[in-house]
Amino acid sequence: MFILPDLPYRPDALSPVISAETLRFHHGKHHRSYVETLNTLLDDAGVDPDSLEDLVRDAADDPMRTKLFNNAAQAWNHGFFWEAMTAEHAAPERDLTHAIDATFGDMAGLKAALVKAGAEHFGSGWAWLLAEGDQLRVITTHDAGTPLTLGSAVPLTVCDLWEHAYYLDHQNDRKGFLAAWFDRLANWDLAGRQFDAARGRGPAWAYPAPEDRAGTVKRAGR
Ligand code: MN3
Repeated sequence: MFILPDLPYRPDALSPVISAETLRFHHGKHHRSYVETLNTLLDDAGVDPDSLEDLVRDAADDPMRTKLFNNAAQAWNHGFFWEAMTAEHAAPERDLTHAIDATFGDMAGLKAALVKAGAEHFGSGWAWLLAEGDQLRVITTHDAGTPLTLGSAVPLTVCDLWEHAYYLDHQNDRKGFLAAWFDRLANWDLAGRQFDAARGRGPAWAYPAPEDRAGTVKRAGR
């Protein structure tokens, strides 16, 4: 059974970019629904995976398991998205700053690339900054799409492009939401640790390990 992780901050911590009302619905309704549907599907199939990351990779591109993939990947993407935001803004650490400057010119260049990609993305999905080794790139994925399925790519940060992420607070202004998210909420501390992981220095962020019905963690997270 996968859990719905608690938010790492109070529901009003990201206001006004993301209001408490949006966050309560997004976490307490949308994310909870993905986790509950995932657990029901696993229960029905009699499957008991050890990690959400492995489950997402196994179910990807299997047309018989599209519903399982969608709910598993959305559970993972949202768990990472909550961690990828913070109310305590801090600049990226030195190695990551160098990589950003080398690829995008500077932070403003990265912001322009992420905001453009996310604003132009057609329909629902996610805007990501990824690292493959020390190489950075910006991509978007559709619907539940996740970089977990992209080989060695490690996500550094992500912004949710689904309308449920911003419509209450920004109506149709996805570009404005992305710009404010980048300036005020992006967690460069997490991004730095993920960049370390991409270069073989420590573990990448992992979704909380599943629990059995008694609430005992099946095994330590990776
Ligand atoms: Mn969402």
